[in-house]
Amino acid sequence: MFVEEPMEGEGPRVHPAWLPPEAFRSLGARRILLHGEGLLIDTVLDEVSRACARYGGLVWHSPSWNVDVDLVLALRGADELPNPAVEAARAAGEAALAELGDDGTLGDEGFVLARAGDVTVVLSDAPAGLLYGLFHVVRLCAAAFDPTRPAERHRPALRRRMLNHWDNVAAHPVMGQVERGYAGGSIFWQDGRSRGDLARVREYGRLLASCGVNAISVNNVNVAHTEALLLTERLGDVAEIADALRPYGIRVHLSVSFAAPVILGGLPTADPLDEKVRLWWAATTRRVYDRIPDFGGYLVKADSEGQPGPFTYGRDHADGANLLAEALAPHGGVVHWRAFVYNHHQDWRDRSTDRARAAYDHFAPLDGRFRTNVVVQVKFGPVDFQTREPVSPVLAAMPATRLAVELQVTQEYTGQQRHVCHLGPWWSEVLRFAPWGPGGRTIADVITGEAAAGGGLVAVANVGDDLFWTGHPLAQANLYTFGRLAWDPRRDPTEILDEWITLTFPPSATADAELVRRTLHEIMDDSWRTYERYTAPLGVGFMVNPGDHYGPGVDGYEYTRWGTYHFADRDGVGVDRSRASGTGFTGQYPPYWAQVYESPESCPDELLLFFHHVPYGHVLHSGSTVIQHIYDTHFAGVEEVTAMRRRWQRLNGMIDPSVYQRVAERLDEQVRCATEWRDQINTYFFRKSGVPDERGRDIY
Ligand code: GCW
Repeated sequence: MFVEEPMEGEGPRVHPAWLPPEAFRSLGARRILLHGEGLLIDTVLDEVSRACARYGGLVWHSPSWNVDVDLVLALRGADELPNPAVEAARAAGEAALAELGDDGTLGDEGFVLARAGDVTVVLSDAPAGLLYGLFHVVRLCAAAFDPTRPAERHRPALRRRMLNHWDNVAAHPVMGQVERGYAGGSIFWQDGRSRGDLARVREYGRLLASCGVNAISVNNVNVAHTEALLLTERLGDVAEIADALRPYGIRVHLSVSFAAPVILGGLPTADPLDEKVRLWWAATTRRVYDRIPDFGGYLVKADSEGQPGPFTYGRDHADGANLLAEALAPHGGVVHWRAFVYNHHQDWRDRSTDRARAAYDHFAPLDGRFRTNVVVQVKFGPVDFQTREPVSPVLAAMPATRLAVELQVTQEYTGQQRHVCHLGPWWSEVLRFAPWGPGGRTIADVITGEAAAGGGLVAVANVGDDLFWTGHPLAQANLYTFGRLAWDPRRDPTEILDEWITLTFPPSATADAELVRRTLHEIMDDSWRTYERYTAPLGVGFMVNPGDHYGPGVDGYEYTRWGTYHFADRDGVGVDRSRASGTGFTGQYPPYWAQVYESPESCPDELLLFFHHVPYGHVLHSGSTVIQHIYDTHFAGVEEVTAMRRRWQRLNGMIDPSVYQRVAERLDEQVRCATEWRDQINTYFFRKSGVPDERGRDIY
């Protein structure tokens, strides 16, 4: 049976997510020698000590005794030890590294794992590498000690693997404590102040480090007055979080208001070219670094959805971003400047304005103007984290700019952690997309790179003070998968899910491990496509209830200012974004995709209604008409969710009852909500088109 371990200190027990004690069984039964010094080495020591105390292993830290060991974790630069077995293991690690070729370096975070006779050795250049190496050993379980295991080297493909918290310090009257948060309150803030629950913050840092995340921003990109103060008066609260996360190799970033010089500094302007404004940012930033020497940098949403920005002063986004970058540069900090800029006061009657075009129109012309410590952070799609969108053309349009892709782990548009929706396959599709045409460089390549090249991967976080961290226990897998994909964007998401299953539901603690594994794969592997089937069809997007974005609201946004329309009428549906007759958005892509997307004949089915307005009788590549596709997928989607619920019932009694119960409840809601989606979408399009379902099923 699954065992929950309470965290240190008082308070309710929190689910251990993918790090239950049981996941450390194999490690904890070994004789382990750790060699090296440093804050993160102390973290490794703490991990192995706890595991060994529980499972009977032994731990030595840089000893001079001659002991027999099963596992050596050592910094490469550490002194020689008077222990032949340990030195032989280290030498074997070095030899393996040399043999692996390349330049043989491991960098700040990499590690090599090799076997030397009966000993497994993990070497790194820097302490963070040993921490990541340790969690790798945990993931491998017994396989880490397999004598035939070939040597392997791991280095993160992306330097920065970051989560953005949309947590408010003071609860927002509409958005609450966490904007688009579906897992209770914030783990950092409550009712206008810091929660001070640093045990939980540490536990969070541990979860993040174990999946590879190394940076977080701690407050919402919509910065209200209380949140703005984190930069100055309330910096101490941020410093405490940074202290709690530092032992896990996680750096803290802050969302700041572009208007800070006015609202905090009392200046008459925040004009980025004003000398006093520059000095204010320089001085303020210096104070931040005095307090938090490894502070990561600023995150900015400017001139977007009402946030202040450089437009007020007739300046552009490069002027704005460079202002903050200049202040951060002497300290090694970066500014993440979001490209999510569009007109949120559009007139629905105006067919020429296209929200999908906006990020490119604003940012592509600025390529080459950003300082090297600016990362332009681009939502993966041109509109807004939809279940299906094309990949943003901005990512192929700024070769002289460091670009990061922004994903949404919090399930704003993908079921709000009430629905199972495993997003790994979707993110992987985005990261593998080749914007210059098949076989060419991918999005992963664009954001990858050592030093100043790529800007990394960022995602909006999905945790809260909920017992299971993420509301829906299976939504933990999205957080885990994000970290693992950020470490290596080329990995297969199903394999990552398998890792998560093994850690979260350790086979040694389950009566029928294979049944658990199979059931979870059956429920989760394709759950994103299932979600897509019962919601907005063929890439058209939205059709959600305005405001909270949960559940069907086909015309909810159709006559609003937000620029998210489907244009359904009695003849057809979809948005014409072609160059020939539409908004011209297809022209923002490099030639290969500009051509593919331009015509309904070549456009992939799943994006057809994103790019084209077509009649209901239009025949898809699948052979189905658009209207019949809508009916079929919506019936299929609900059947799949019903099957998910049935499958889950097999696990009753097999896993932690509280996990079982919570998921069971949410599956009931998912069935209810999917049914509502099916019936509203099908009824809507039946009424619009008058075309009956070929198979005569119930449409109302
Ligand atoms: O998707 C939208 C959300 C807003 C969010 C915005 C953004 C933080 O509905 O709640 O604001 O995106 O990304 O800035």
